[in-house]
Amino acid sequence: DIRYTEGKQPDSREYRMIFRNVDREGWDPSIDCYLNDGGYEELRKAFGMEPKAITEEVKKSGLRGRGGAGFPTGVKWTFIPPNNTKPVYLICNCDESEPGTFKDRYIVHQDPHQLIEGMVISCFAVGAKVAYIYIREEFPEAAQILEKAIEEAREKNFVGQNVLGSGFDVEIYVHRGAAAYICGEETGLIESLEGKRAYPRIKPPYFPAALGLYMCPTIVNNVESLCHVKHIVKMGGEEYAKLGVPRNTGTRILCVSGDVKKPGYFEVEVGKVTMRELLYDMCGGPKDGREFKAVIPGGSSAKILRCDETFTLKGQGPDGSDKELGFWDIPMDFDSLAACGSMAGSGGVIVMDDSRKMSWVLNNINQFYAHESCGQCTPCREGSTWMRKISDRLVAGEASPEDIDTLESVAYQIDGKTICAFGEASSWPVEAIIAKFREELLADTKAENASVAHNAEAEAQ
Ligand code: L3W
Ligand code: SF4
Repeated sequence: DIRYTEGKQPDSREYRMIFRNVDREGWDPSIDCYLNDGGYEELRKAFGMEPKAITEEVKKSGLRGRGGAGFPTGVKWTFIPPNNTKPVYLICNCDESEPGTFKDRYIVHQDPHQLIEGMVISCFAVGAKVAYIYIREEFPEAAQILEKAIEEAREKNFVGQNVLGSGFDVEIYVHRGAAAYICGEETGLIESLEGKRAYPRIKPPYFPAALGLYMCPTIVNNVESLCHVKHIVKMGGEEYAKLGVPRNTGTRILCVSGDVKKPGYFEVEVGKVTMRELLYDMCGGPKDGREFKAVIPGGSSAKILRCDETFTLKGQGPDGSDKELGFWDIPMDFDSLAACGSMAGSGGVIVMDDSRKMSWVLNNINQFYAHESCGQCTPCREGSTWMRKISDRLVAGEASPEDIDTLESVAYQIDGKTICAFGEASSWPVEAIIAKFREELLADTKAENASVAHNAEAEAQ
């Protein structure tokens, strides 16, 4: 489809802001195209503001990080120590690797200047004179597009010395990643940028905002988050916060993959679209002859939800009573998905229909995490491999029913006992799939297969 209207789309539930130029007819990623469309006007506006006032607007906007954790962006910026005398760095995390997530690459490919403008404004706000775009190694074309765009921006003095006569200097460097998922974990990313192996650091004490790159204050934000900054400067924080729902403001890009008729990316107001509206109205429903079975709502690290589940939300009903919420009525926002035991994560919505066997889904996820563990801490390094080995047996029909209990026990022994969130990312999917599909997994075990074969044989006799 060619979509080009900014804001609410006339024929759909989409609200295009960050993706307003993605797939736009006649649009190209050059600076001329961007400037013809009013590009870099918000940078001029930002230079007329105090840096602290920009941070205040970002705080007022309620913007929450779009990379996975949903941490308030403006609040993160205020964690730079007030009496800091060291250089401050800004890092754009473009290591988009979360399975099911494919949004940042489209921004970079089709609208790189939106990101550069958002970054320069953010650098000005936090006082960073050097910024890095850490880009996934597997995005070679995107890295070239960014390098060209930065050169174009430098020629027009949007980057470099004394930007637009403001007295502010800023350099942006593109750094190709080291081709590992863990390079997207912010402290692993920083280690990698420093030229080392991407071993995540222990947080606390090393929160990057205080001690990041070269042990200097460093703000790490996702591509989409940094693009939002431009729009917050344009609209003002209060106006921006009217988009979406309270505590879950603005728009966000949902990437839908798997068993739907029309997979793709959809920018929506946060919390204004339910699971039903997303999967039926926007994605065309299940494939012919199939029924929806389960959804992972926020990248592979998020806990799976069954499509026939109902959730009890504590104290969210009238007068503080509990509220019952069916799967299809879940609004796609941070708080609602967290209240249902999962998370909005990086916006990757992975859909499974009744043709998918959960042992296969489990094994697919386990293969990924066992391969990507950085190996620094034992529960994750050993546990992710054990989990993969058990689910390898399960898909081969070689697992015993006790293996399911062992698998669950291994997952719980990783969860909460590791250096970085990868431990939870690898164990939560396992915990959730076992909790919600235990019977189906048991049916794939050796004992169950043997008894099915035995019964069939007995019947035949
Ligand atoms: C200073 C404090 N800073 C928190 C900062 C922290 C970080 C942010 C969130 O991400 C998610 C996971 C997956 N002083 C602070 C502080 N901060 N307290 O706030 O921190 P945290 O620890 O909640 O999360 P995290 O470890 O940064 C974990 C997701 O990231 N993930 C995968 C992401 C994939 C993509 C992609 O492909 N595009 O983003 C992997 O784990 O969802 O929930 O900046 O420094 N007291
Ligand atoms: Fe590495 Fe896993 Fe430990 Fe994270 S939890 S530091 S990925 S071994």
